[in-house]
Amino acid sequence: MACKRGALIVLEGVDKAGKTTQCNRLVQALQQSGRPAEMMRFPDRTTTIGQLISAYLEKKSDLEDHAVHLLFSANRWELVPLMKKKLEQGITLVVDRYAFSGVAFTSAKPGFCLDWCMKPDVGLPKPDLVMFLQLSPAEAALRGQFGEERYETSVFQRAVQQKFDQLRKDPAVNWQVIDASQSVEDVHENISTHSLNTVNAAQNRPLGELWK
Ligand code: NYM
Repeated sequence: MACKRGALIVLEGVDKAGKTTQCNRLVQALQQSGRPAEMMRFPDRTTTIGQLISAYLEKKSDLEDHAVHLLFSANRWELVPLMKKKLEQGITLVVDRYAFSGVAFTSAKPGFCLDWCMKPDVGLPKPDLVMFLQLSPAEAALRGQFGEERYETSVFQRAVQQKFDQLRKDPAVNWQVIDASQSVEDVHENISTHSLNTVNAAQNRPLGELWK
C-alpha cells in the first residue's frame, strides 16, 4: 500500500516576522512527535539559478525586473520534482517563502500587476496550509535595522505587506494569519496547532495545483 503523503506547509510574511526561526522550530517539533519533516526555503540560493538570484539580492548584479521575477519562479519549478518525491515519501515540507513572496515582492514594484506576477507559478504544488506571520511595520522596526539586501527598506516592505493583503483574499488558498508580535514560544504553539491539523488532513487528500 502506498504510504500517506506529507503535507506542504508554507510560512509567509514580511521581513523580520520570524519565519525562519518558526520554520526551524516547527520541523523540530514535527520530527520529535514522530512525523518526518524537512525544511526548504525559497529562494534556494544553492542552485545555478539560485546563485543568480542571490547575486541580485546582494546587489552584486542588476537584472531586469521581469527577468528576475521569472528566475524566482524557475527556482521553485526546478525543485518541484524533489518536493513531490519527498511528499510522496510521507515527508512533510515546511517551506520558508513560496510563490506568494514571489508575487508580493514583484507586484510591489511600479508597473506590475498581481495577475501577471502569478502566471509563472500557476500549477506549482499547492500548499495545504499557508501561515502568514503578521507584523506591523512599526513592530518590525522595533526588531532592529533592516539588512543590506535589495528590498530591505520600510517603504518597500509596506508596499509588499499590501500585496500580501490582496493575495490573502483568495479563498482557494488555505491562509491562516498568525500574530507574529507574540513571544517565539506562543507563535510556535499557534503554528504547531495549525500544522498538526493539516498534516493529519493532508494524508488522505491528493496534492493540489496552485492558482489553477
Ligand atoms: N523574494 C523571495 C522575491 O522577491 N521573490 C520570491 O519569489 C521570493 C521567494 O527575496 N526579500 C525576496 C524576498 C526577500 C528575499 O530573502 C529573500 P530571505 O532572507 O532569503 O528570505
